[in-house]
Amino acid sequence: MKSIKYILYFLLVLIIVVSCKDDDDTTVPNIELRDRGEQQMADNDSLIDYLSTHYYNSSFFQEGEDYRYGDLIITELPIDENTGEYLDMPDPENNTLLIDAVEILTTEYFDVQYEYYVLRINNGEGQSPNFTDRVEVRYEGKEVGSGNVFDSRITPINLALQGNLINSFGSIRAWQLVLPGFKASTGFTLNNGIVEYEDYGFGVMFVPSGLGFFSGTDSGSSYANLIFKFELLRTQVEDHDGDGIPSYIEDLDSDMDVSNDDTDEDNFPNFIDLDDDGDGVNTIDELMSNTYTVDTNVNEEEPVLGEGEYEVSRSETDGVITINTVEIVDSDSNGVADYLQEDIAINYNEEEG
Ligand SMILES: [Ca+2]
Ligand SMILES: [Ca+2]
Ligand SMILES: [Ca+2]
Ligand SMILES: [Ca+2]
Repeated sequence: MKSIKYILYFLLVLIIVVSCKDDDDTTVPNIELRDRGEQQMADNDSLIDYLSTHYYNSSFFQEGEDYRYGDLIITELPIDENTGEYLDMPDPENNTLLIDAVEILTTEYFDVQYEYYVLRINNGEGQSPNFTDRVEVRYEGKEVGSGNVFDSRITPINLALQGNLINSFGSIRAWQLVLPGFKASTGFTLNNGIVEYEDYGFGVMFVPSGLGFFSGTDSGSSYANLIFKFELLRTQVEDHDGDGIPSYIEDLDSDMDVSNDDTDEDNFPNFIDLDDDGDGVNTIDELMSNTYTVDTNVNEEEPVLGEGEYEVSRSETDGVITINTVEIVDSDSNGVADYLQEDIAINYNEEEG
């Protein structure tokens, strides 16, 4: 276990060394770092302006149908050539102004209050992702100002909403905030070899730069407000350190930030720490393991897992599903789980001698 920490530490040092080298590279543009609060005020004004002057083809969408992101068309209101003012909508019956259709949401991020906007076409009928999970999506990302489509995935792509802080980056903050508010598909059918997902979440998010790439230029301009049309097809619970506790559960203070929860204060936050309380017994061994078999041939139903019990793996042979779970234990009933309590170090996986 310790050796894994040292490997992680080594990787971290390596990344710092590699990124320091880049500083000498004169081709890297020097981006002026702006104040987040001031930037957000300007961004929110321009987003409101955009939403007030653009409409979408609302009458195209029927309830209970699945649509692709290309079906959703956003258009700017026509402008009177003489006055330069925006005209009313050409066909109000078939369109809806975005400002009248979006949900207004708020969040605090880097001590700044942010507003962001979501157009919900289809909520979806399957599972909702947690903010640390993996998702399979189709999407298109566009900059509000330039109109530049900087990224699009018409073929489903599997993405991590949360990176591991070492060698993988998660998605932008807006995705962590918006996608958990939708549900993935209920499943898929094969139609002539083509996978067709059913009843998936479909919407559009309008994102200030502070919840996007901010000063970063990874895939677009600095300080760009972004529009993402997205289809949430599938979701998968992520356990970054593989210790049996899903990463979203390792956000102990429920602030949607897994980097600030570090029970043993060893600078490895719990979601990337195999021994969360640092008592020498790995977290996975401080959990109770259970195995369930479900024979679907005789219509057996899957167990409903209680609070504090999580699936870690499953397999299927001839219609018999084997599900392995772990369960949080609080052996001294003090409200603190064994894996988070340093003075309790019982290994439930140790062979009895
Ligand atoms: Ca947290
Ligand atoms: Ca730790
Ligand atoms: Ca952990
Ligand atoms: Ca313990």
